[in-house]
Amino acid sequence: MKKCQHLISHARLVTCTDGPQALGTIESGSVALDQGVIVWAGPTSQCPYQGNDTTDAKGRLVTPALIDCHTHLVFAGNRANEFAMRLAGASYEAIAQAGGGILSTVEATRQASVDELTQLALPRALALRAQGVMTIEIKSGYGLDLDNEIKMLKAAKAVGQAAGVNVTTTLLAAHALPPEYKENRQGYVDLICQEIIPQVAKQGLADAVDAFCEGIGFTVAETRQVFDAAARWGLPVKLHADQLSDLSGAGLVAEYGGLSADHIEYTNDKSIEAMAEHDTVATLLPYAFYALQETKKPPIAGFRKRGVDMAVATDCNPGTAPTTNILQCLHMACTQFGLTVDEAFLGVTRHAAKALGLDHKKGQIASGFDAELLLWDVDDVAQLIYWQGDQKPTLICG
Ligand code: DI6
Ligand code: FE
Repeated sequence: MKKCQHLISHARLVTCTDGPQALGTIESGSVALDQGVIVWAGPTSQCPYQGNDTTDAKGRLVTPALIDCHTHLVFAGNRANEFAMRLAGASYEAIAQAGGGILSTVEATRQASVDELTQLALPRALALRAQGVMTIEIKSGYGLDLDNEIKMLKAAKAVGQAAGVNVTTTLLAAHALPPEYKENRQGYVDLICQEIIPQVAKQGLADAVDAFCEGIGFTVAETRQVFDAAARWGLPVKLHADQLSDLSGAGLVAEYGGLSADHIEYTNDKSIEAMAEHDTVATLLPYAFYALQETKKPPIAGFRKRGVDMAVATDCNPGTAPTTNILQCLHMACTQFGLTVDEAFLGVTRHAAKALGLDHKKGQIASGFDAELLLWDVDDVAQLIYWQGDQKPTLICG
């Protein structure tokens, strides 16, 4: 028998590996963990490992740790007043055009220090971690100038340290036009391309670059400039695409070989084809859809038909997705968008990893992958998803 640090046995092992069966479930499975890596996974009866520590799962579910691949969880202030305004009939776009929305969070975030932002965001990250999320993507985008975008990215990294989770950071300087550039759109796009992206890249503060390509955000031409700058600095791209209208944003980010197109409610067939061609993940954000009381659903049938992988994320932000409940988002992806349970679960494991460019080491239980996994007090993934959102794993490795 070979030796390893920790052996989990007799688990209903949901490996999320890529095979003929969606979730790659092994009915009585073992996982051997050593030095932070999975060294073996397979049927308990064939396991060649003995562990220094052992856990007998007794038939309960073991899954990869969850991944929230789209959040804006570093911010100051809140937007409860806008919730009330929307209930009274104001639209998200009208509130934004009146200087509220994203810009009201920018005002509050600019006034906060790195430490204050970190302390405000920490409970949000810990709430996700308690549900088994071990990797969180966090975007900037409420700073909208060099110093404040850098401040947000530093806070995001500090949150990861403090919460004991992996954080990937995404620069979203092209989220809204800051008030000081109200009369000078191109000036702000130049600032992003010529100063913010280069500085952030030089300091190694971002893993990707994102933009909000929308009527109330940035045009396709402006988004192209941002993506070209990201490419010059070797940073992969993703995009808030086709959320409120169809600008063919998903096709645009696919053309740049982007990691993911996110929201994508209005995405057209041509864009879906481009996503399939460039292997760009479709990231679904059902909580934002719900909170904005949208009615146009993302083209799930089209993604399925062309084999576009779908991820699901919280979009945690103070405006359109005030939530840290990723299991509830899975429930909503099924009830609102019609995903199957298996599709939804792959959306926070294997496909979420792919949306972050981490699919070689996260989101699956397989030899060589990071030893980040969860033991749940249930024996079936459907039990995690049908019951809205308060299940917690009993053991978190990682
Ligand atoms: N779409 C979103 O869902 C978030 N940003 C975006 O472009 C919302 C950000 C906010 O309203 O604060
Ligand atoms: Fe978002």
